[in-house]
Amino acid sequence: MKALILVDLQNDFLPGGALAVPEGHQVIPIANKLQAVFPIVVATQDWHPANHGSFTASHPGKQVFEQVDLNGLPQTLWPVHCVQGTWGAELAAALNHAGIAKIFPKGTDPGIDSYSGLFDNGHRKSTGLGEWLRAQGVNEVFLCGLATDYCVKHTALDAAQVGFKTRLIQDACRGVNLRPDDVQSAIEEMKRAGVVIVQSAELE
Ligand code: VGL
Ligand code: ZN
Repeated sequence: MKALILVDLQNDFLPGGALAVPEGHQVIPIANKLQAVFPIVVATQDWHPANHGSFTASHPGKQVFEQVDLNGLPQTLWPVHCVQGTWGAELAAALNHAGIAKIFPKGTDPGIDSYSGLFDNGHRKSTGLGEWLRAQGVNEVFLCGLATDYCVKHTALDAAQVGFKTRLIQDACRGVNLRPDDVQSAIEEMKRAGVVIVQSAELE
């Protein structure tokens, strides 16, 4: 069975948000259309405590987008975003919420980030998403959302690694591109890991 994973379609990643992904809002109508095609739809939600270690504000003297060591893992520093209970952390209002079977929060531990919807960046703890999908009989996942070069990529790599047939719906994703080639490199990396790239028009 197939499932659609909506990755981090939250206000802070959309234009006007704290960590806006360029053109991020353009994927919302595509995500809404795609939901009709899948028997199961789930969403991930970046859900940080206010003192999260990925926030520049948690590292006095450091600059946004600088790399630091966070408890033994490389960490890019981000503006404060997706703080639990704030508007920025909410799923976009324009996203169809009614069809979402379950929402999986991630990034809740202040000491470690979680780009992937399945595991934290150290692969220390599971969010339960992979196990939940398996329990529903899902063996194939399709990803859309934000951001291609961070949370979408890591969710896809982990899904493929734990054995799901994994598809990236390319036009239903947008990336940050801190470096201009980051989205392209992310797509190449996903392909090398066995992720198949598809377009939304092939699925409708
Ligand atoms: C994300 C950076 C920090 C994402 C989340 O959803 O891609 N990126 N937190
Ligand atoms: Zn985050």
